[in-house]
Amino acid sequence: MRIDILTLFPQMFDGLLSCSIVGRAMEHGLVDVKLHDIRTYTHDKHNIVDDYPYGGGAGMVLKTEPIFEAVESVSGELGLPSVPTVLLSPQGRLFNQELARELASCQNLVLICGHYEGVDERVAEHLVSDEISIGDYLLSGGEVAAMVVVDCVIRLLPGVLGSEASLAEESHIGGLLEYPQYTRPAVYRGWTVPEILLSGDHGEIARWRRQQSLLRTAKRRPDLMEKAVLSPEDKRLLSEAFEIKS
Ligand code: 6GU
Repeated sequence: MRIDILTLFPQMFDGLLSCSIVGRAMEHGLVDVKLHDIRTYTHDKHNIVDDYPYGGGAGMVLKTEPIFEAVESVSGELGLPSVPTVLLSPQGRLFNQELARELASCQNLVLICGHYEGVDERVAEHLVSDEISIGDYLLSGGEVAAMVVVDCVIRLLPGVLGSEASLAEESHIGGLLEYPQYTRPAVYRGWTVPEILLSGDHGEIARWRRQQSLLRTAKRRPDLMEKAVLSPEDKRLLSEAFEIKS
């Protein structure tokens, strides 16, 4: 997969792209992320990327021309008439694991990071295929949101994670939160690891973990619980857990 990121601050991505899972995926050639400074697509002496909003109001608006030209330059380089192009903005549809999976299935992806008070609406109307927000809060720019999207997408690409099993068991796959994890030491400052995990009884451990997932999701994320598909055994585990608690 190749991801092209259009931003006013390419250096913000240095950390993400050089470390950990994403850094390794880049090194192994499993993904190619290219950064494009929007400012380099201007033609005027001062490299102006923003201007005052028509109709007045606070702040500046990102101009159409450099953004259109940057996207067209990427699609030209790829030899494609168009590329899936996402504008990161607080007005977009909410990003989630399902959307991450959808984007991970693309061969190419262009991400545009909005900034200042906004981006000229003609970018959203006539250039992009999708507008995405990462949550109901305001960031100072789209870069951090783009990093969230890039991280989520890259870890889903084939060969990026060591074990495919760890993908299947994680939170939000199957709609439940993950069970609690522990590692050595078995006792730390007097706090113990749940005894069942030290028992070696894999059937009982799996049952306990499923129960913990259900309990956590019910308590912390009732919205996810409503959508989850529960087996009769799940319902039994859940009512058993509530009986123990009360
Ligand atoms: Cl994509 N951009 C900005 N500026 N703020 C956000 C966001 C994006 N998603 C949530 N908040």
